Amino acid sequence: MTPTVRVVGAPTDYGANRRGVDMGPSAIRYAGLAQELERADIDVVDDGDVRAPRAEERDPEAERPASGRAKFLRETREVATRLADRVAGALVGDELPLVLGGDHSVAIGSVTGSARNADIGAIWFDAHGDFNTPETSPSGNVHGMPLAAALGVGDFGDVEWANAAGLRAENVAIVGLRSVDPSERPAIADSDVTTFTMSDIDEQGITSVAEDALDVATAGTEGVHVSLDLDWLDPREAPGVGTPVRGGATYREAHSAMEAVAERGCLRSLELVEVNPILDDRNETASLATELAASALGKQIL
Ligand code: HAR
Ligand code: MN
Ligand code: MN
Ligand code: MN
Repeated sequence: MTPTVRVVGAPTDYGANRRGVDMGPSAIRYAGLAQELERADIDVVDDGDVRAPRAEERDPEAERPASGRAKFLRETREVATRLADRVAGALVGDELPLVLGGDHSVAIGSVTGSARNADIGAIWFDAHGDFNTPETSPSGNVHGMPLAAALGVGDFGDVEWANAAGLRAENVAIVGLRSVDPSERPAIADSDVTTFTMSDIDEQGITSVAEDALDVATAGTEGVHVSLDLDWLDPREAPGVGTPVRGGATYREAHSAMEAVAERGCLRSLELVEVNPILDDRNETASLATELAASALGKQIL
């Protein structure tokens, strides 16, 4: 039985290089998230959004890391702290938090909240590694850094807020990699994170890769956080994202992976990020996000 799903939006865009991803939560709701889940016999409560500042009203460099660059670090911390409390609160109430981004910097809050009172694993479905640090980032955009931050890699200043207590790199799998910065590569290689590139999916098939990723994330843990960056999918399926990269997962591969997550019965928290409705085609990326959430949460065909 799927627990009651508690939806919380995190409408940020200051962690990304293009505007508009802050409208992701609205677009996903408008695409019919609640109805899609209810049709799948999943109870859902919508908790609204966490408060997120507008880029215009803030100075991107108001808080700086000790070295390197991380734009809107103060804002990232504020929102991560609020979101982590909501996610942890839902879990205390035996509900399953479903976070709607927002750019991927919000994952720092989702993951730290999910890992506050438990040892967890995480699966990162993404074209990108999200393993930059302020030192290695070519852009200073924090949406390229959340996995490193959550794992305590890199200097983000006072890391209490960013470092996920119950998450260890050996329980993290990244699935769908095809765009990693040269400066980001060594940190991934030096970590205990397991990676599955698109080539691995080509060679082994999505079912095998999904099962392997689930093995990594469930080994000795109490549940799994699934972070679904919609740019994991091919831009033909998901055009409404800020940093599209050709050669991504197909519609069917994405569903298959989410179904594998549901079947394993390990899902603890879920997030859908990087949906950018102003770059989208008739809200189809948001609509796809709702479908994939239903699959991950156990929607049955028969
Ligand atoms: N790696 C690049 C950077 O750090 C681009 C990051 C990516 N965008 C995302 N994250 N959507 O997955 O700037
Ligand atoms: Mn990402
Ligand atoms: Mn990405
Ligand atoms: Mn295998």
